[in-house]
Amino acid sequence: MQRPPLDRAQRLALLTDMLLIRAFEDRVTQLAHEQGRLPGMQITCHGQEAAAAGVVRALTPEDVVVTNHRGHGHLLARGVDPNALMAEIMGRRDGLNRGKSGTLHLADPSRNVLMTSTVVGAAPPLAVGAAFAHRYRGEKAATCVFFGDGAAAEGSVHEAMNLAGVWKLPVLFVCESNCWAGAQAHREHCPIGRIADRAASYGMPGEAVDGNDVEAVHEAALDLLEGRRAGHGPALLECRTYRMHGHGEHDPQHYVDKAELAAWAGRDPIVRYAEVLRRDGLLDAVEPLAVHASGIVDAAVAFADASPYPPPGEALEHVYANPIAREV
Ligand SMILES: Cc1ncc(C[n+]2csc(CCOP(=O)(O)OP(=O)(O)O)c2C)c(N)n1
Ligand SMILES: [Mg+2]
Repeated sequence: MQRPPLDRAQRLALLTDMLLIRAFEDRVTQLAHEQGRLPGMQITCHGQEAAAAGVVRALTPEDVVVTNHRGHGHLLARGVDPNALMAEIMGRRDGLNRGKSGTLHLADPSRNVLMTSTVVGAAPPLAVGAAFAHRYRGEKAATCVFFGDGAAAEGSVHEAMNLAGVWKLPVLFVCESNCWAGAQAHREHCPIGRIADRAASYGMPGEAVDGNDVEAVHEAALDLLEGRRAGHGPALLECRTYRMHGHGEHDPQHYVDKAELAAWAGRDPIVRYAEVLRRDGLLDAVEPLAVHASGIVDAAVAFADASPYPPPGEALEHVYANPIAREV
């Protein structure tokens, strides 16, 4: 599709988004290893920032986002307030979801980010429902759903793609193929190399991109989203990338081949893109931008630390749309 090349502001925004995601999650990693700082499991998208920034920056505010357990990057790229996100991850009252969702069930209705389910493969059916709602209401928006290469094997994902294909719903299925599903390598859980090849069987276009090349991801997402909004049904975008940390911060990933990890570290999406922008004369040094990102994260941690835990009396508030009356 012909469109003008990305301008300076758009290109710097892609880099800035990735830097914020990295700085935010570096801090999550650090806090996860400090006793008593973060409740529950912490799952980060280290190494996968280009997929988050490249796809989410291609969305309009009207589009819907459905994410999964590896979702901080998607939310930050969507413009979710880092203070509220950090406070939520810390389980605090001023968190995005009043401290009730924690890291794994994030939602931001004000930015069309639906409730997150961490049941692997649960997000695509939710996205099909959201896209059906767009169609029903005559809206021109698309729904973008992120899921992993492991999730691609779930029956619910096949059913969602099939139904979206049959009903020609405006869904962009984004598979973040990060070579792992927990401690299982891609070849152990998937009989084919490219998940995008499955798209044809649902009657939709499929494209695989270098998921560590933020501009390649962004351009592909822009093209595919245009087709969805134009009524051409769903599409599948596979971002081929690598999970640089363990499944969660508790996982030292002893099972990962060190040479493979080092090879992917050499394709770091942030280092690569900073180099491209430097070469094109758009950036002198990445450090000031990285320092700015860490400042945002410092402020987010301070905000979260200053927020109390939610009082038990609020436990049932804001949980149901039509709360059931409680006996007192
Ligand atoms: C139905 C279900 N099965 C298993 C799990 C446990 N689990 C959580 S994440 C995960 C791996 C998912 O891999 P993938 O879809 O590739 O996403 P990634 O973690 O690599 O981003 C598993 C097995 C779960 N949450 N839900
Ligand atoms: Mg995976």
